[in-house]
Amino acid sequence: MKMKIREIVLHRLHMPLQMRFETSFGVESDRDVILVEAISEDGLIGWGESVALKRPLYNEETTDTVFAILSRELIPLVLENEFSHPAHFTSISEHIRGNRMAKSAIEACLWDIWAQEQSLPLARAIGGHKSVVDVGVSLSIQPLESLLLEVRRYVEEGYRRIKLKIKPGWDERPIAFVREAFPDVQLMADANSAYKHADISHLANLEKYNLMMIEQPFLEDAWESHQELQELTSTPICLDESIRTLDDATRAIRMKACKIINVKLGRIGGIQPALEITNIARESGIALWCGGMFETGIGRAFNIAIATLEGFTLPGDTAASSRYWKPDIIEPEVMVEKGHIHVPSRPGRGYEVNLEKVARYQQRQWHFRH
Ligand code: OSB
Ligand code: MG
Repeated sequence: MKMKIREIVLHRLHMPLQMRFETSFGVESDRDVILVEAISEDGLIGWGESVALKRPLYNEETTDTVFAILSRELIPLVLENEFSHPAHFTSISEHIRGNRMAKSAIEACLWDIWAQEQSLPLARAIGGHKSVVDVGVSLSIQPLESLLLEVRRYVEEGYRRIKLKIKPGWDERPIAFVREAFPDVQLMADANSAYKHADISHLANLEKYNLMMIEQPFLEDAWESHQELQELTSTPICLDESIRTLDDATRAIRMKACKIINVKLGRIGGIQPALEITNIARESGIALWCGGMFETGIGRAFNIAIATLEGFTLPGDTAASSRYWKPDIIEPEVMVEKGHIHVPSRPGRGYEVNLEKVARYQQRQWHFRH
């Protein structure tokens, strides 16, 4: 059976975050989200979300570039074609270079519809078998006193690991402080590309705090710096921004530039590329986990599905809906109990999109038909 999409609606939402979130690249307090809604000839509805930030501070894409590439390139491509499998989209969109967050947002709709057609939960449709996934939480750069309160709160709620955001001049102090108060907590640090080659020995010295990993210390193409640091320290290096393609993952593994990969569907262009990266990571003994980009419930549904794959052995960044949104736009909202999320068993993405809640945040929508 072939999937044919008869209409696509883009929704642009402004959503205030429940927290002020500071990273090495700046402060986020809201999101400018693009949701993609695709309606098939059979009347099935698939949803996807663009995880691009408003400004190109994490990677080069932005909400505006995603909108432009979706409306000018990817939506016409999807409306003109028929799909026997969502992977077909990956191959026919290969000539559109980069713009992976845009691709991922529309590819998600095809997976959602495809899973519904087969009456399979998305997690099963992509080959995942877990019924629960483990999650941790990513904490903002903030004063030590409030950081400690937040760590305590999430540890007590059962989150499986704590991620601290660090930057040059704000690394050893928060790490030492949290480690002293919580000697046994699973702790890691994420630098979002903020360090330079000259910082290698400083970063290697963080080894004494027994971190699960240091995530993306250097710029995305600083392969040699990551390799040198990984050679020098027993703390695993995890790559986030650096891994944009299967070739990037292959290179990182071959160079021994990391021991762990953070998989984000938007950053790598969707589920199909994620499945390919998962395969080579598993063959090479590289551990995986699913990162986050302050997704709405729609993006979170896909994160949960991908985290059910074998190979995703470490807790992800998919915290509960309520940490980010009041309200979230899905039903039920994502709940975390004892650091677990129960994987939905309904066909497709497994969470209903609440259109009334979408409307509360929506600024504009655009319709595209064949
Ligand atoms: O590097 O993992 C990151 C948020 C936005 C951009 C990049 C990152 C993050 C987070 C927060 O760490 C993850 C989340 O809670 O969704
Ligand atoms: Mg990161």
